Amino acid sequence: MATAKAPKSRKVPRIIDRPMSFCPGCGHGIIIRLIAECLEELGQDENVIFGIGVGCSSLLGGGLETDRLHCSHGRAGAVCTAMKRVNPDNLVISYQGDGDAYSIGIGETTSAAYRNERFTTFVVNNTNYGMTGGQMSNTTMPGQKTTTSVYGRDCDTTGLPIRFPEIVASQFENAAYVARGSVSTPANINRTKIYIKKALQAQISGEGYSLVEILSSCPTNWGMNAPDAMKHLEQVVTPQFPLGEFKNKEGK
Ligand SMILES: Cc1ncc(C[n+]2csc(CCOP(=O)(O)OP(=O)(O)O)c2C)c(N)n1
Ligand code: SF4
Ligand SMILES: [Mg+2]
Repeated sequence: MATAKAPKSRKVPRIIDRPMSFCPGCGHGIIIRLIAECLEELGQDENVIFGIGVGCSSLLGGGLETDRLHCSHGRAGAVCTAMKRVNPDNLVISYQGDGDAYSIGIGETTSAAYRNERFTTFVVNNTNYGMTGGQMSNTTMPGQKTTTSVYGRDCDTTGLPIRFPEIVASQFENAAYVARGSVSTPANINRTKIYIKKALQAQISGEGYSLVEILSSCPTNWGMNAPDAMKHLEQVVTPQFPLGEFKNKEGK
């Protein structure tokens, strides 16, 4: 009788030194794990400083044993600009939600990207303000019901969901690396890890600003269980936000 193969064990990175307190089925934990694996594989886990946004992204601070600064809501782009300019040899990462990076912080995120600041931004796009109970953000889907769009998002009056990586890739010529990944399937998780690593390598080589948006689940505010939230992410959210690499200046 054939026996099932045990899955290959993936060593937990050293900097993940305690449990994180995300809701079951939340994508944040997967993304943080991928970032931690990349940091360790690149030998950067003792050299990194995070600028953490306000939102469920803030919970990264409770789960990773690294240097970090918890920024005011939306201001990680400005804070990371300063941290990288003052400490150019450190790897500087902003870890933010869609509300933090693209709504209240869109000015700071845009300014850092267009000035080609030499740090890396990871934006977790779960199409809502997760931490505060599911309000509409700039990436909320057309027709999506949230606590501030109770009849569904009306794009005639609130605009269409913003595709920020596409703006950076097409308009900011100096930017080094831009991509969008997702945690909806194992294949997408593995591809997202490649994007994260390339973004960090672009910073290490001094190439310029790098940005990876990662589509993520928020089962709690989407009113779904964990498997249905992943299906929704794959089947409904992803067609609105195409996955892939939009810019890779080094071409690696
Ligand atoms: C200046 C300011 N305004 C509003 C808030 C309330 N607030 C906390 S988190 C948050 C939104 C977070 O959404 P997002 O960045 O998408 O992160 P998520 O929780 O979805 O991961 C808001 C509006 C705040 N903390 N500070
Ligand atoms: S509210 Fe949403 S984003 Fe926040 S931890 Fe729960 S599932 Fe994750
Ligand atoms: Mg969000």
